[in-house]
Amino acid sequence: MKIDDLKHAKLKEWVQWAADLMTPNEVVICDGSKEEYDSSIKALVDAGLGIPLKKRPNSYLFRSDPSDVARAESRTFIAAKNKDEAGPTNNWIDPVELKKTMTDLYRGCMKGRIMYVIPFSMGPVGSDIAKIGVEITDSAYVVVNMHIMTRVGKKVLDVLGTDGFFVPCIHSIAKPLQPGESDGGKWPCEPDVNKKYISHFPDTYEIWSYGSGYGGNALLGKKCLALRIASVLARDEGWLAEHMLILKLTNPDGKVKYMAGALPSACGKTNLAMLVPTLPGWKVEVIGDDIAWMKFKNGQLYAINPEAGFFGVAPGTSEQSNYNAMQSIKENCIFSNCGLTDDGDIWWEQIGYPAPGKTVIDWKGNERPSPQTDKVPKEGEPIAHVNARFTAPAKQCPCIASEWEDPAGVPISAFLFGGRRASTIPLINQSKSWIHGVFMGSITGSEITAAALDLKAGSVRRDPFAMVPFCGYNMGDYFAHWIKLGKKAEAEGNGDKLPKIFFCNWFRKDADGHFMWPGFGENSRVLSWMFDRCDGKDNAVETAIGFLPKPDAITAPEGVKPEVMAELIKVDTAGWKEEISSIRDEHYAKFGDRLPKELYDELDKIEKALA
Ligand code: GTP
Ligand code: SPV
Ligand code: MN
Repeated sequence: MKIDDLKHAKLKEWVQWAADLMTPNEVVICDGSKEEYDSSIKALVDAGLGIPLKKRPNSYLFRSDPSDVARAESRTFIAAKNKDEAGPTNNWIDPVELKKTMTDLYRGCMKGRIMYVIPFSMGPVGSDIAKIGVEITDSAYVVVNMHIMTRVGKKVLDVLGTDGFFVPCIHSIAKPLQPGESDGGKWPCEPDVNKKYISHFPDTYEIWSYGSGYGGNALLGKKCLALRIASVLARDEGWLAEHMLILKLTNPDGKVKYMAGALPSACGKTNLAMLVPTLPGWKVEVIGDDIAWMKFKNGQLYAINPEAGFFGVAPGTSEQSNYNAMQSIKENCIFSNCGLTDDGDIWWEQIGYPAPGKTVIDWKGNERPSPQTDKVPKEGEPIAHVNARFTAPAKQCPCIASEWEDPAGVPISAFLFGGRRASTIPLINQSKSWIHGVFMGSITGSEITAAALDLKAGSVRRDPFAMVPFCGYNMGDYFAHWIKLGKKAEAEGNGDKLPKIFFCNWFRKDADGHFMWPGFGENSRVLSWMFDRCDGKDNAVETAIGFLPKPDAITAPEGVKPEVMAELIKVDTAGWKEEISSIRDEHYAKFGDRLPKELYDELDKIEKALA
């Protein structure tokens, strides 16, 4: 299919403009077919970028440039009409200035390459919650990843018709080729981080990305469209676009509830969404592992997963920690920045077994002696990059729920927020009201992980709703949007249909720095407590900070001593007092008068109750 075959006049004009600006050798309109996937893979293998894996049918390993291994938050921009609209948590550049800078960068940037035009749907094609995007890119790696992560091709153009709404997304790896030149096995990108741009124009719903080929910087349907631009659409249209997993929980009586959970990047969404319960009789199935789009219908909130695949953190994934993810990645997958064993398989730290053979090739392409254990090395570089990822079709997951593609979505009974906190924050806590739940989401703090490349891993930062890197507008207004939706439901008499709100912390540490809670499958104990709370079961005590489990409401997993269990579910009054003053002085203060007054009221209430 060529540009002239496009029936949507605005799309055709935009594609032609991009081709004239970026001057590729050729323009290809993607049809989403298997042939297209296979030929793109072949081009990547021929260029020395994709390595076929002997042990996994139709699967390939890629190694990116060391400058290009995660999202670049310092180079991510929300170019709203003024700085205040972007808010204190976003980087801002004037949109006119940014477009000028980037237009100059885009000029001729695809020379010697193919310009792919990828029509994609976020959400089941044709669902009334779904949205269409079109990504222009010069990266075949992006094409194959988008094939797995979204729904691509002709069927999308059919829904778009001659005048449908789409989000235009431009992406270039910023590495034109001279005549006769090939990538020759070197990951193409702009290696200077300060020359990368991941830009969003919320007032015109546009995305322009330049210089990075990795993950959320390049697969523009994911964080750029489905969160940053979608959060703006959601604000304007009265729905929610969230960094949330969606899971289906079935109790031993066969009763079902759906829950959505926001945990910051690399804090356990994929693991929670696919967990194998240790509690007998309970079942968890996955609807989505990273993003939820939610709309109210007749007072009930329904969620869809806008994605079609998992772009999951590889290190730490094992048959033990995430059996269902391991089953999902047996074939038809793309691996990025994992180790390569000498028998042609991928390997990473905590995969559950030591690397076979004498040597293994690390994510930088260096041959290394095979580690004798799968532990994270105390010194020296790991074999797999800490933000190494797998791209897997969601339908390959053994615990995918049969309704995961239902265009109507699934009804949400509970929201779960959480973060990585070594102290203070209890294992689980239920809010006393919707507004108290919004307060909980707004104060989320978490130790920084390796999912962003320019932040210091380990230190605690506030990441309200796990959305700080992904909210396309002023987060003070985002809090207000959440409050407004709850108030509207209550005013319409649907308050009891609102999801109950919870806050979890799987990451408490003892004085020796060991996790106090075993996590993973044992988190089912917490999910079952939440399930029963949603049914109004009397298994909680009211405290200053919320409803905590009664002492025996959650039975301790093997190896967790009663005193540790008690510690996990008690109110750490001194810790919370510090927490409250840090929220007031350092966190909320940043938002000035955009911070809804209701949240200060919640803060005051808790402070009083703790005194
Ligand atoms: P993104 O894809 O970046 O949004 O991340 P995510 O929230 O889906 O995180 P993921 O589930 O991939 O988990 C990231 C890391 O947290 C992995 O290294 C896991 O092994 C670890 N992890 C997940 N769940 C738990 C848990 O319950 N306890 C502990 N201690 N670690 C966990
Ligand atoms: C995250 O960082 O939250 C991810 C990975 O899910 S990326 O798609 O790169 O944003
Ligand atoms: Mn994520």
